[in-house]
Amino acid sequence: MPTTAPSIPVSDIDPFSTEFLSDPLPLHEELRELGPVVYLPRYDVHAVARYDDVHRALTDWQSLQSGAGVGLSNFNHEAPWRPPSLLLEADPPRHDAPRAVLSQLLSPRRLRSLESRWQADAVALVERVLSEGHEFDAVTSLAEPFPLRVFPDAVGIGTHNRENLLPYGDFAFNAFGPMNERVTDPAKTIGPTVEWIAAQCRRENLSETGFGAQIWEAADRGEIGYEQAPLIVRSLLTAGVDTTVTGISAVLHAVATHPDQWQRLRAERELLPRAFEEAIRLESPVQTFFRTTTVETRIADTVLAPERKVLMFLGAANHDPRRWNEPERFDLSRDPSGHVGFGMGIHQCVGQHIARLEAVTLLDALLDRVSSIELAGAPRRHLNNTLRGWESMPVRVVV
Ligand code: Z7Z
Repeated sequence: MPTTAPSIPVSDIDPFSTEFLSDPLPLHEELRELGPVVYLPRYDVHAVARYDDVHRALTDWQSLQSGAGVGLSNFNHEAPWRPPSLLLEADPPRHDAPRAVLSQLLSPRRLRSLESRWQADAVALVERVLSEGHEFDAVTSLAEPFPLRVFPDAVGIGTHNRENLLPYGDFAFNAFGPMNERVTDPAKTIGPTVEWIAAQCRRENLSETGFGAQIWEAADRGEIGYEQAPLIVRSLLTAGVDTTVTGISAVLHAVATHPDQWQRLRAERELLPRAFEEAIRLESPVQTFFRTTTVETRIADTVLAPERKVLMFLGAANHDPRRWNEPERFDLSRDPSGHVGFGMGIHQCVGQHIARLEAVTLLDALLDRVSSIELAGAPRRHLNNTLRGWESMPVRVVV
């Protein structure tokens, strides 16, 4: 008698709809509880939302490739909207040299030289915001201006038109999803921004000392090809701004809604890196991305054919009660390590040390001056097909 494969649960959930993005947690739970693998016929993809399965999928780069794109679109069949990233949208061995260059450049040791300047920038920003009043928008006054100030300086791009960086990233992260209302025709909307980004990546437009120049120097040393250098600079400009704005917003929201945890941070500053990590777990600024099966691939009890897109829910994994106690709580007593908010495996966020340094430096300056912080109105979400961020977050502080 022929055996039949166990049937895969099916869901008509649209993880890129306004409804889902506005309130994902109940739908994450639904996906997790349906089973380890859920088929989403709307996009003809398989979803994975439990911690163990997401973790395993992320580390299995041999069966679950990135080279066919980490969005819904399969680059084997559809042309990408821009030349693929040499890091994100590549597999070993092509992935390895660009990755090695960035991972050395962005290592904690190399970042030490930025610390004192960033501390001074953070203090200056906090002083200026507080001098204007004790109620302000934490997104537009802190979470956006700080990374927009320190990160482009560190890369070494010019000071003109830096405001292009946020819409460019917003577009790129939307473009991992389907062609819905959040994805406009790039030729009609961000076309000029795409050209501006490409110009910033050219050697002659970069300062002599920033990360950008150092990427070109890696090409001088033969570690990467000269044709690769501008694309690696582009990776910094794509993945390094909206993500950190979202991450800093996440930790600001967490402390503004957990006054006891702010008091604990005031008393125990050494918990600051953990506060950032826990906020990344709790909010998962990067909510989802895809892999593509290279061969017949087993996930839990489901066998997927080659060339299938698999959608991994980092946010759902980071709230899986199978792995986390009281996952909805922002809790500085928990050890959040092992969360998948920065991914896992060979593609795990290469910029996470710089993101952490930005967040910790800004919060440290805030802790020096602010004895309490709370929401002063309802925060408003910024919806994006991939990033879970905030448009606005009114806060009130006591100095
Ligand atoms: O290299 C790149 O341009 C790049 C763009 C986006 C690298 C990474 C990301 C990214 C980061 C994608 C987090 C999804 C999640």
